Amino acid sequence: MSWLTLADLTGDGIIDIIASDPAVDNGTLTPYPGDDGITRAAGGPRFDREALERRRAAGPVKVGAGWNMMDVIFLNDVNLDGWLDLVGKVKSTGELRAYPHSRGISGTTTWGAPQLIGRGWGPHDVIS
Ligand SMILES: [Ca+2]
Ligand SMILES: [Ca+2]
Repeated sequence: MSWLTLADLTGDGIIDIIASDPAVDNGTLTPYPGDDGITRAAGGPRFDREALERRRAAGPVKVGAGWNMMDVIFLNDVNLDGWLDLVGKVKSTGELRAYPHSRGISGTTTWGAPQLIGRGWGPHDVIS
């Protein structure tokens, strides 16, 4: 699944872009932390992917792999701790799984172990 969403994944109060890449590692997610303002002081759009990648010395940090198993993914603070958790619907089973945010952006440990939060949602394409 290929998608983009806007959400404050880093917890600094500034909206970030989170982008999927279904062609890498069976589906990766990459957050691109936003800066403040609608446009950058230097001009140009706020979410210029190449500029955001250049700014990060080590390149963008991918937050997990294998997300192609999901046909719906959204971010919501389902455990009400103030950090956005990832909720996905498993394509093959219709299960909803919640991956709690670890309160850090750290590659494969950004999300905690999945918790089953729903069953029988296979027929539904979009949940929000
Ligand atoms: Ca942020
Ligand atoms: Ca949370």
